[in-house]
Amino acid sequence: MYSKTPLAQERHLVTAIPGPKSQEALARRAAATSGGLGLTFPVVIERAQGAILQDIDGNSLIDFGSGIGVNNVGNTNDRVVKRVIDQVQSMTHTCFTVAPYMGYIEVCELLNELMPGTHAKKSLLVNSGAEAVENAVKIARHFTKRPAIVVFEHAYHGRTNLTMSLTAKNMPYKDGFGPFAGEVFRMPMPYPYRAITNAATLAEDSFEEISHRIEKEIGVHNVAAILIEPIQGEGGFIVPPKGFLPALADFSKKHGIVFIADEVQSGFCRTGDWFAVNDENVIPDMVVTAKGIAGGLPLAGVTGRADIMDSVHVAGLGGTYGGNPVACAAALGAIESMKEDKLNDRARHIGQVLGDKLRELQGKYPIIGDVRGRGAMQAIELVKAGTKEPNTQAMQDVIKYCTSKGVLILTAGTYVNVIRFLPPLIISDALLKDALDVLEEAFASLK
Ligand code: PLZ
Repeated sequence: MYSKTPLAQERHLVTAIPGPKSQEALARRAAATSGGLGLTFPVVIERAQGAILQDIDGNSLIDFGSGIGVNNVGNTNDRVVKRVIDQVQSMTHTCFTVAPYMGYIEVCELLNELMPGTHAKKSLLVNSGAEAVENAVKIARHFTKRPAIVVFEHAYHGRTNLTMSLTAKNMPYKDGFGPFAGEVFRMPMPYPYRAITNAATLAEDSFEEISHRIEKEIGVHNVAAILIEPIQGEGGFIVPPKGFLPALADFSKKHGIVFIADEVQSGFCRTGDWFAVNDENVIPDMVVTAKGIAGGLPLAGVTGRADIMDSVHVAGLGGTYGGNPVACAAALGAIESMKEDKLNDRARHIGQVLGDKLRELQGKYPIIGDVRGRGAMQAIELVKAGTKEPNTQAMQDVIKYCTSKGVLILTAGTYVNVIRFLPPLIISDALLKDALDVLEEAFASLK
């Protein structure tokens, strides 16, 4: 155990939420930090271990969000902490393009090995998901010498100018932050729950419309990349129908378009596979990773076909901190934990338990319109009973109830009515059950 003292893997409240210390600290937060920052849970966290977050009042809370899908290997995972301590004592920064070090190389070797496909692959490391998406687009444009980027409704790719332009939702991500980047073309996303066409032909119908639009409105020879989240994250865990992603990948291949999978939220064992694209054996030309890759430290990657990744002139890619040695050490520990602790199996097990419970609740509470997801990436979409009208109020009430009982659960969705479950993959069955019991109480408490 490399953390100070073990933190019991139990939910335990010693004050109301938020406690007095959190309240005081939140007043300082309001006074000192930009008003543009959101706040999901009114608790100030001091320590974290496994699937428990402890706040400054001493409350032990269940982490059902993993810092938005980051702490897949559990908070302060031993293998991560040990490597980080060793690294921070040996060397913290050189800038990889000034004087390289092994951690960066080793992380890239692992990424190249884990990415689908047996072809030659190469990687680039940067600091955040948005920076990785930007670099993927930059490289795809350089490789194809084409300008256009195809993205989808409900997509989320980041908050920088280009990635904001790639992101679909206006509030809160884009409103008033324009002008946006050009040559971004948004296509309809097949959203099974809200589809107006026949469910059986949704994949085909969507693909047909998209390929028609690309051919007639953009011109295939102008398209550098098709960029998609294989399961959409912030958009509300929208899982496209089977056949859709393979059709897009084939279309890209046929027309020399770079097919980029944004696996920032869906990657690294979250769905019970290394990547969500593994499910249908889709082989993207490039995969963007971040979040889960480094067990809580900032790191992101772009991995792609070697010919694409090598098409950029020397020194065309880089950045001061990209692939920082401490973040790389964390990634090596996190990937080791995913392999050794068999976290893909754990994610599938969590998916089974979570999915069964959510479907049981759906049977009891008609405001749960849809249960969807894969592995430990599951969500429910809340509606007004008997309709598909979004029910934001119920979502807020459920989250508020769970927070007051010490279970921290995230929301999502274009229509602000989705509750998403992203527990750390090492969560115990007992803690998982406890959190789901609280969720059930929350639904029972609704008027
Ligand atoms: N691509 C698929 O989910 C980040 C955003 C949190 P960064 N999602 C969480 C917030 O409110 O800003 C994300 C993602 C997908 C890209 C990103 C961007 O990753 O590391 O936040 O830049």
